Amino acid sequence: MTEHETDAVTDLTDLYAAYGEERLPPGQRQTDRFPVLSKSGTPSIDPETYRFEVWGAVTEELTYSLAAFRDLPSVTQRQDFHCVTGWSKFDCRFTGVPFSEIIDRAGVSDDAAHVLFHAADGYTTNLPLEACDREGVLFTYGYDGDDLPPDHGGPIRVVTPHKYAYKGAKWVTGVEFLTEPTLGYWERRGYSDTANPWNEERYG
Ligand SMILES: Nc1nc2c(c(=O)[nH]1)N[C@H]1C(S)=C(S)[C@@H](COP(=O)(O)O)O[C@H]1N2
Ligand SMILES: [Mo]
Repeated sequence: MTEHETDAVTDLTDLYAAYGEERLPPGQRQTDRFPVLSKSGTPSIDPETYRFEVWGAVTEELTYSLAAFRDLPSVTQRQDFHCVTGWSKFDCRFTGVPFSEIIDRAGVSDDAAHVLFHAADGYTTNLPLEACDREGVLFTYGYDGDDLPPDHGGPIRVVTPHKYAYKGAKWVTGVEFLTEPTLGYWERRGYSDTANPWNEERYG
């Protein structure tokens, strides 16, 4: 158990029912492993100097140290994880801060409609604000009762169980709120902007 993990685990593995018949999205195969997929390896992050920043179309720009971020209200959820390359891992137990918590604290502007996540390895990924402001989108720092391992995006990563996993930035360092849409790292290189696994939205 991490010190912040509560006993209550919310089960989100029935989320698929809003999108399709089957829990396993079409064209995916289930794995019990948790493979690592990174564009350029695991960056080294000093937990003492790490900062999580929120900026753009907000009332209040925010900066958190890792310790301060881990003191925010958190939840633990059981979620499935779908990689666009074809594997899915069921029943991941993630602990973290809900996206909605950050929206509340930053006071997102009325005209903010898009989000760009920034990461320590130069990765970015974009989503509409409405696709982020929902249960299941977490800034995750705990996995299966332990700290999220560095290879999987520790100290903090985003998880997006309703989207292919490239929408979840590992080593997230910031969230930028935008009034106009933009494309992230893989979205600019041909992966789908919308990334719904049950519609097999793999390529743009
Ligand atoms: N910062 C960052 N986040 C990232 C990536 C990356 O290269 N850099 N890869 C994405 C891709 S393509 C996938 S499938 C998942 C993989 O997460 P995992 O390595 O924990 O399985 O992270 C996503 N988030
Ligand atoms: Mo991926």
